[in-house]
Amino acid sequence: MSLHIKGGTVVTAEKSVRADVITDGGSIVAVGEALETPGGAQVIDAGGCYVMPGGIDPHTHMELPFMGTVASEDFFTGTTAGVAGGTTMIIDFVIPGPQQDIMEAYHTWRGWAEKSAADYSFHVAITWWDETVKKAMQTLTEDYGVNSFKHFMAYKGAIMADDEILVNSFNQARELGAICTVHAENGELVFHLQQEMLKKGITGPEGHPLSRPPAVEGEAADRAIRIAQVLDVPLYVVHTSCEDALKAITRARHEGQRVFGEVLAGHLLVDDSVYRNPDPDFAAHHVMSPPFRPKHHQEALWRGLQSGMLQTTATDHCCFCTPQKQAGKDNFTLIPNGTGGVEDRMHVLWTHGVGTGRLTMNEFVAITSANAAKIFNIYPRKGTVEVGADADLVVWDPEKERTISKDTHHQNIDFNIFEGMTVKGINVVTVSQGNVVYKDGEVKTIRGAGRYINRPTFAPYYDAMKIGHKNNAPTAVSR
Ligand code: URQ
Ligand code: ZN
Ligand code: ZN
Repeated sequence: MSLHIKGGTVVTAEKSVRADVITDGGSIVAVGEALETPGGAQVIDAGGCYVMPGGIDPHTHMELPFMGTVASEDFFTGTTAGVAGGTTMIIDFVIPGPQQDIMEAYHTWRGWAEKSAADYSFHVAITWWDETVKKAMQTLTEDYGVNSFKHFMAYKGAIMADDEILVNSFNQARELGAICTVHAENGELVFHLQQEMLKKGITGPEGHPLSRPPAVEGEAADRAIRIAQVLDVPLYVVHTSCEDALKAITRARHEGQRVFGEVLAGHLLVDDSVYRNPDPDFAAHHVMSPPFRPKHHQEALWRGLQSGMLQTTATDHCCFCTPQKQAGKDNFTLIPNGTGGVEDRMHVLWTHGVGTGRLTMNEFVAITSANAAKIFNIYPRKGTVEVGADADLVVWDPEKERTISKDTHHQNIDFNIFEGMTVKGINVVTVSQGNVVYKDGEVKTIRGAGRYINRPTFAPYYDAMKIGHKNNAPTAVSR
């Protein structure tokens, strides 16, 4: 299958240039002005549009078993919703239960993900520790293309990693040339504050943000950053939601520590007033962790993206429908945490980022695709438009509009945190592995067409580190 994407302007994290793009099979084979159409190629008219790398969402949880239920979006429906919104790769999470064999969990998730319609990879969570876990980390990096290990500092009594686990896992990750990622909330404080709220008779969703104030996230972010500093391992802070965590990341980066920050589209645009909505179902649908914050945190997060202190955007797409959320109707601590967004991330970031002048188009590509590819070591295979890269592309019409609604989205959830928002600037075509998987409002995905993407470790970096040269670090991340 060959495509000739004609008459567009190619936009990457580095530059914008008028050029055609030709793909053959799953790769980009030519980028240039006024190219000749290869015989048999499908021609796509990109006149007046931008041609950008497909989005990479580095934080999703498809069909996650969590808090007594299973997320309603599976790997096929979730990657289909993703390509409808321009995202052509997700990085999801293997989350072993406490004491569960790490490799058993990995193979279980790999099985679930085989139904994916677009490419995917996995961060692996370290939720407990012994020598078998240490060995499994080595096996995963050497034989299964895993270069990132996740640590939930929240969720006491379930998947929470205490300092002993953090120290052991971070240390092993450095030895393996892997990067560590953290969900930075102090789980002990959350548990304490949850009990305090319940004792006061606060059982509704309004108790959720009250039990997870910004300081709970700021403490954990700084603690993880300090542990990573002492152990000399790169750190990636997921879903940075507030100024407190952003300040911890900013301080470390200004001191030269290799720390990266991720922000969710939701946290940039939705504030904590949602928890005061009189409809408890509406409020419960916004129960995710960290919670949505007061408005001033949103401006700080946008400045974090503009200044380069935050490098990636994600969604933490972890869907639960209303009946599932109602498990916590009498006790907010039982509301399964999570919400959707994989279909809307790029649309809302273009509208409120590029559309407002906060971000250039090149910075948009950086934060929606290229930086995640660089940080997780799959650039330039992913995250750019150049010969040899995977043919994951979007044709982006800056004038096209869409109004976001649960009634029209492709996500398998009966709610949308961006309900009613009109966005301007959306993908009119999405190409995955050189195949048109979305065009003019119609998805054309195939169950199981997605591939598992190996992500090599940064071993040369750590080899260099061992002999003292710090100049061979993971690819410097552009804004
Ligand atoms: O904490 C996470 O990232 C997972 C369990 C999704 N839920 C959430 O509230 N963010
Ligand atoms: Zn999390
Ligand atoms: Zn998550």
